[in-house]
Amino acid sequence: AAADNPYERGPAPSNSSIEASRGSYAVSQTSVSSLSVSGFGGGTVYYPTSTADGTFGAVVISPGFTAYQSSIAWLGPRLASQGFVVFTIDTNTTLDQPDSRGRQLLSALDYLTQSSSVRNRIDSSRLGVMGHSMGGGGTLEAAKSRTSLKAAIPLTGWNTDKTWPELKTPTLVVGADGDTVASVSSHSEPFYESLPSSLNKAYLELNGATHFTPNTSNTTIAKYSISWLKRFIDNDTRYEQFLCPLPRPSLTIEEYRGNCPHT
Ligand code: 9J3
Ligand code: ZN
Repeated sequence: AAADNPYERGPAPSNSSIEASRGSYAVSQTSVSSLSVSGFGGGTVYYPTSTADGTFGAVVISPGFTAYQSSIAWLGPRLASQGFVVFTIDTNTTLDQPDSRGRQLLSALDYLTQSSSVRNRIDSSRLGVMGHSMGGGGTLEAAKSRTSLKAAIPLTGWNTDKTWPELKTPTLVVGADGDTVASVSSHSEPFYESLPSSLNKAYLELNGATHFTPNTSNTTIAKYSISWLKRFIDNDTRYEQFLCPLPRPSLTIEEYRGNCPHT
């Protein structure tokens, strides 16, 4: 880690390093049985194998309505290999609503940092949340109730609550232009616009994408998620170059909104 930022991990990034299918860290994984925990449905922890670089920030990720951790599993090794402990969870039931998913994300963070076999590998002051669909709605709920979180990323999020002025957590809202389940006009766009204007926030609308695009490996989701988590969980300004100036529309980006520079 550099002397000026004790939290930075891994080599200086490039566009190709954040687009790659894996980062610089070899990844191990361990399964957490639903029978051994309470408040959520168990899951899988993905973490850098080596302890040579000290502790890492951590992220918990919730699946969407009717879905399991398998639906977001690709993010586990993809993000962990960049230098995070990543916990993809199952929910208590697949029908749980966003408010419940938000509480489950927080229960999973508490388990991860206080009880799990990898707790000593984690810096418990640097935590984030992500989720797909109702898990994205839960991501916003979790950040609303625990304002100490450092990063939040709802992926094609769904929630009946459209307004999030209470958040203090840097938030990257990811929507999909062809989403007919959680249309961006009714979900991701109002979520983003309702966040405080003073907050570090961004809106990434995927081009040629659907509600279920976050369920398989996606380089655009990965590169901006990695950049957001690095910038705000690790305070790693080496990643600011990928976020500011704002990314321009492209084959994979329908639209990108945000406030730059990040502070
Ligand atoms: O988690 C989701 O995919 C939420 C979208 C949904 O099916 O909402 C209908 C109630
Ligand atoms: Zn609200």
